Amino acid sequence: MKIQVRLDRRQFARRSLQLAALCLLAGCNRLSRSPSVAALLESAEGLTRRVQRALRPRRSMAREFTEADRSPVFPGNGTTSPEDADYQALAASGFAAWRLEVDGLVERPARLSLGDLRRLPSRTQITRHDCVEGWSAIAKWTGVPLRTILDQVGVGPRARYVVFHCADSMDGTGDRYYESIDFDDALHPQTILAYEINDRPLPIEYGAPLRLRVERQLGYKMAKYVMRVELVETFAAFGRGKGGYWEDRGYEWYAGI
Ligand SMILES: Nc1nc2c(c(=O)[nH]1)N[C@H]1C(S)=C(S)[C@@H](COP(=O)(O)O)O[C@H]1N2
Ligand SMILES: [Mo]
Repeated sequence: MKIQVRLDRRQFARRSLQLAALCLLAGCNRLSRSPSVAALLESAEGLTRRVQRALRPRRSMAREFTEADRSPVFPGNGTTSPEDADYQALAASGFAAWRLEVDGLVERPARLSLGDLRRLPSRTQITRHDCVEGWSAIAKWTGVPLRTILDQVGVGPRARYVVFHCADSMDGTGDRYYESIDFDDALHPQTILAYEINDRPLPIEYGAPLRLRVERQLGYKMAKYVMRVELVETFAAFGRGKGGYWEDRGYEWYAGI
């Protein structure tokens, strides 16, 4: 009985946040900018995160599917073709010169090529992607567990979050997409930096050459076009300080499904 009550509260908190996020997209700016609404959203988010963490043990897995469950079409969403000149130059050479920077609060900063990443142990998973805009699709992803890379660089004692810096500037603003997760998700076995979708190298549409999969959260957490992985103590200094491009515009930071 108690669990039921908690689930209802969790669903309520999540739905009200999703409605608020849709409202933001639809341009209901005045409402979402009022301090009381912002405070309400923040307290609801804290509630959602605490309740989800209490309900689900730290290592709970997102559901995995079979090959036959894969969606015939996987939609591309958000940026599907970055216009940035530096990205286009990398893409033109098949990402030969691309390197993943791994730095910040690490013991041994690294620069990894696609070849380096492909030589590391990989994980393949067939999962469902849920976008806050109301669509879901199932695909097979292959990549390096983020944990493997973190083990290689050595996590510094003060690191609390992992920030993903992306190549794509968002429309007009010049702000590049970014995201962040905590170590509960960063060390989770299903959190991978994927270089393949459905057994082929990631096309540009889906985030070539490398994109994050963080399967227990909504689609906007899954940064595409990842250029740099930075370990930080706080994400207050990035963007508008909320931990991600969409979070800076009102989405919740913890987007648990
Ligand atoms: N760099 C970058 N990452 C991004 C986005 C984006 O616009 N830029 N959009 C996000 C959103 S809202 C979703 S639903 C997924 C879409 O991934 P897909 O194009 O593979 O469907 O990417 C996420 N990651
Ligand atoms: Mo999304």
